[in-house]
Amino acid sequence: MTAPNDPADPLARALARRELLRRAAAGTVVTALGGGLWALAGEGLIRSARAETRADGRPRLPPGQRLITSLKPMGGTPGDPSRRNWRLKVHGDVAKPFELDFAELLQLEQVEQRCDVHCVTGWSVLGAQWKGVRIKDLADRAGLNKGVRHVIFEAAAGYTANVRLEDALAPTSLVAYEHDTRPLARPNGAPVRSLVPDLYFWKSAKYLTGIRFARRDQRGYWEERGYHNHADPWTEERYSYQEG
Ligand SMILES: Nc1nc2c(c(=O)[nH]1)N[C@H]1C(S)=C(S)[C@@H](COP(=O)(O)O)O[C@H]1N2
Ligand SMILES: [Mo]
Repeated sequence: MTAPNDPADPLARALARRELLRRAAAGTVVTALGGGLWALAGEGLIRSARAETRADGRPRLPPGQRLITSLKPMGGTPGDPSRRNWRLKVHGDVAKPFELDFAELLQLEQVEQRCDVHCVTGWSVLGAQWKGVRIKDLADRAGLNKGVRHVIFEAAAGYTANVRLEDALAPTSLVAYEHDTRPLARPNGAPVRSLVPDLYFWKSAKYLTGIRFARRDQRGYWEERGYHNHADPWTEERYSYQEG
């Protein structure tokens, strides 16, 4: 179990507290979006998130982002939500490809962390809790062949997202099945999604079915549709036309 970020997370707590006060006082502070209610955070908190510095020296809130208090379901075609039926294929350019079911996933080292996520449409959620297994541990078990540089997340209905190997192997990059102490909700990717918090959130594939390790890169669903191949929120790698 690890908590790379400060588990006390005063900023996320302050945000939640402030939202409660705002809702109670005004009743008009929420905006209806995508069928749910999403509160927009006040300017003061946005300023503190900008002022706060992460352990890696970067600002807590990447440029061009605003805060909301909980994940906004962004759609996509769901797969079978049942944990019992779930299988993950770990394959590609590896020595020992394998398949994992949910019970086997729970046998591996479990990681619980708080981290921030950033959607390219402009919202960020700070300090949410996630539980899962490190992608690094799955890679170690599969045994990457020399020259592997890329990882392709495979999901239900053919959704894919590609990330650089170094981003996938970061200690905060997980195969996640729990969010804010609850089983991952269906709109957020049940039963299991990938989580690469330091890239824009489309790289975190919901309804995960496979992880493929590759020497050669292959653009994923959004990367083929005009979005940036790397997707670093701090340098605002949003669109493919920005690629060097
Ligand atoms: N399988 C799948 N995963 C997906 C998507 C999708 O359409 N299908 N959308 C991506 C995008 S664009 C975002 S912003 C996040 C949204 O996650 P959320 O719906 O849990 O907020 O999931 C990503 N993962
Ligand atoms: Mo997105």
